[in-house]
Amino acid sequence: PAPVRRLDYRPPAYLVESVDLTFELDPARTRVTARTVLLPQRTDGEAEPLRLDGRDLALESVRLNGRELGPGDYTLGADALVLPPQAGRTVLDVVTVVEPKANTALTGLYASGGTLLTQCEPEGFRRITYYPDRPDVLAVYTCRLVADEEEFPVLLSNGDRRDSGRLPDGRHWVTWADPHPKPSYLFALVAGRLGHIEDSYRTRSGRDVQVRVYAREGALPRCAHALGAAKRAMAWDEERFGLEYDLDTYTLVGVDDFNMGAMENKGLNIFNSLYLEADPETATDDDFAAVDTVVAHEYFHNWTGNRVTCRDMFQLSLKEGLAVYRDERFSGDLRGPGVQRVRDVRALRERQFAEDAGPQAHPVRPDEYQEISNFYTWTVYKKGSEVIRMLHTLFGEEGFRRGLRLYVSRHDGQAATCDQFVAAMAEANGADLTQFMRWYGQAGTPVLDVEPVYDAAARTYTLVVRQSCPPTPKQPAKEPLHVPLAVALLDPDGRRVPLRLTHEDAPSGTERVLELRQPVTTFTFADVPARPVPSLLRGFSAPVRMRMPLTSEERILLAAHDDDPFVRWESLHGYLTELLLGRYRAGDAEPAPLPPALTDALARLLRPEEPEPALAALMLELPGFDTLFGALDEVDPVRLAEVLRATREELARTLYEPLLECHRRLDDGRPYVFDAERSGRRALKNGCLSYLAELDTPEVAALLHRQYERADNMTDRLAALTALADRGDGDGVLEEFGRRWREHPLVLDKWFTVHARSRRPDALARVRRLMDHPVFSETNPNRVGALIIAFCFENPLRFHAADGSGYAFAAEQILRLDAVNPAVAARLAGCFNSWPSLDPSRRETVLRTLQVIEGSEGLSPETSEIVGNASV
Ligand code: BAL
Ligand code: ZN
Repeated sequence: PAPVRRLDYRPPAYLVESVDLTFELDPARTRVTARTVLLPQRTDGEAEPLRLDGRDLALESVRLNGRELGPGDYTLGADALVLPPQAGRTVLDVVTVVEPKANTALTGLYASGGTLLTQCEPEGFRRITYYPDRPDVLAVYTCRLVADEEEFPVLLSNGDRRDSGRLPDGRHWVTWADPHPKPSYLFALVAGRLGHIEDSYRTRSGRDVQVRVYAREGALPRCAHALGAAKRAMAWDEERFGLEYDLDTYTLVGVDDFNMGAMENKGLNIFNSLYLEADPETATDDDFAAVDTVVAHEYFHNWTGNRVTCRDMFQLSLKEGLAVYRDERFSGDLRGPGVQRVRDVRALRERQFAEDAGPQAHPVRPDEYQEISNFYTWTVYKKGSEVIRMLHTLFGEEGFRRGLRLYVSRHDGQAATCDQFVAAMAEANGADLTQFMRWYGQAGTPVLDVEPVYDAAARTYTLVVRQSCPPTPKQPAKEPLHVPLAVALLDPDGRRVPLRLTHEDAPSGTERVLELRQPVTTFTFADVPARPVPSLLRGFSAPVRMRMPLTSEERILLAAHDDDPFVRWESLHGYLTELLLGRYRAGDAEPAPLPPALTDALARLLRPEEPEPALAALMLELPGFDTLFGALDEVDPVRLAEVLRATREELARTLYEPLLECHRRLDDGRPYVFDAERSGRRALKNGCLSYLAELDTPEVAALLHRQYERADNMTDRLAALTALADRGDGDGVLEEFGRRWREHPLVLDKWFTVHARSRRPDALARVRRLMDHPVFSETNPNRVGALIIAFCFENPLRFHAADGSGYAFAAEQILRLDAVNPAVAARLAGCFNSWPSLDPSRRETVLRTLQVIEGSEGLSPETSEIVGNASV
């Protein structure tokens, strides 16, 4: 199909005044009656045909201004119903029938267990009724849900509940009205046998909001954390940005089958149960934290996404980058901003940098797409968040808040663009952001090459910064960007030096944000008494790769003394990255021993004096496979994975006593509580455990089994299970875990993933066997993600097996899943994106595999686009 292009945007030919929907719900056949009141928009000539999007719908009837139409009165295509041009206000009554139970793509109206629900973003509403399904058509909705009372006692939709009643045939009905105009992608309904928990929240201006979390009855005891998170997010948005909730009810619902993490439907946020349920026994600290983040993310969309929505889907990052930025800040306030920042940067660099360097690279605001559902990407979300964060770095907290308030007040009730967001930021701060806008249009990860020069005689320190950006598909040449570079200089004792640029009269502060706009920029600091150690890109002030010659001593000093958590982590991470890359490049040569300065620095992280165990845990971890892979060409992934494993083992041997001692100290027997301090201590404790598990001593074996058996929480139990999974003595524990949690799919997903990531030679055979497990289901995205996607993305050693078995497995699964759920198949197809960096023999195998997939009959447009991009 021809791609959709951003520059082809045209305003809608018809706007919608109101939509009244009636759903006669039935899992097999649901009848949808839609009354849409439309207003033609063109006054400058002929009205246009009235085109309504629709896919896979059975059309029962169409009435136009009260008159029943026959097939000769309209054109019905595979993706639209087209009526002749309409001159004035037009009332359209359309009746369609859909089949929720047969809908395994999980977009539109579908069934999850006994619950019926919708997912309309990005283009699901057109699978419910014929409608102008585009985000710049905003309308006021009412929704009447009719269903069997026994089977569907709970009937939910957007807005506030207005009315309800019973019908003589055992059905009941509920009407919902949403006073806020919204695009169709924010419509939602949920019908099912659900229980709920609730609390109330009084907004700053005195509105009492009923906050409810709905889920299966059995899951309700695990929903209290999410309910608390919703209230925390409501309070945070008022405090930080003065943004209040705007309905009388705020409803969150958890369901088991969901393509995304969650969805921000107006007043009715729907969650993948993975991000709504958490209790100490079944969820890890990371799961608890993810619930906080995702609940807050969806809540924050109420203003940035819903009240102000997107003009077209190319502007997706307008809401997604901004909501991610806001959820990252929220999580930072809960868990400590430094630790949160390191975690976010790590995820960005592992995933988004790889996306930006591969065949799917696209700008934060893409220029074209075939399937918009393929653009819910790391780039749109996470790099989009970094772009917003740079505005905060440039303007500070107050300036950023001013800009956000201006944007929200100016565009409330509108469908806006990224340009309008940036314009509001510029205007509120009297800044020119013309060059900054390039961040939205240019793909690829920029590179900063920094050359420091110290002139002892002149007591000056100069930084020459060169920026560049590698070519990406369809973008061979790049323009220089506007980059904020946060810097400090440390003296040899690790203290910050006052900063004065040579053209300034007096020093101002010890930390500065330098602004790069040119390909080469030079900054010279005056009055620098001794060669300083540069602390650059503080807080990861821009989403770039920075290359800078630092000695090992300088890295160790920064890791020990810098007060910027990102720079501390990055210094050690950079050191370890170089060490591992050196070992890989050295091939079969015996590796040089680990430098004592490095092992001492790591050992220091294990001491009781280390102030922030959560940060120490992050610093202790070796760089991930993907980071190393991204720095190499013609990679043999199996050998790279082996270098990582061998280095872990060597570190474990070298630091054996300190690791044991740190684990012992932190294993304090206190009952489980999820908070920043205790989850940080557990992270460090389990980091130690993970290293120790590389060693085959009786002491380690006893420690692992003891922790598994005695754990009163999933964090510690899963850490022990994961550590044991690759060991000869782990089989009994693996079996026990599978038995213990056989009735609990979300926990069993963790077990599936432990198998999927396993280094054992029979990992793939086990994955295949587990696909026959009674709990595994190819229609459930979480199950597929935990087993199949986890194997293909997180087990480089076995996925890239030299005999091609991993690639063949992926191809087989992509084709099988494509017929079930194209969004999931397309996600899995991304496992081949790294092929250009593989060694020639693997490259050839992957290309052959991609050709087979591409040539398969009936491949979905979603998977076609991913595979097509990958194979050019
Ligand atoms: N809007 C799709 C789900 C999310 O990012 O919130
Ligand atoms: Zn979002």
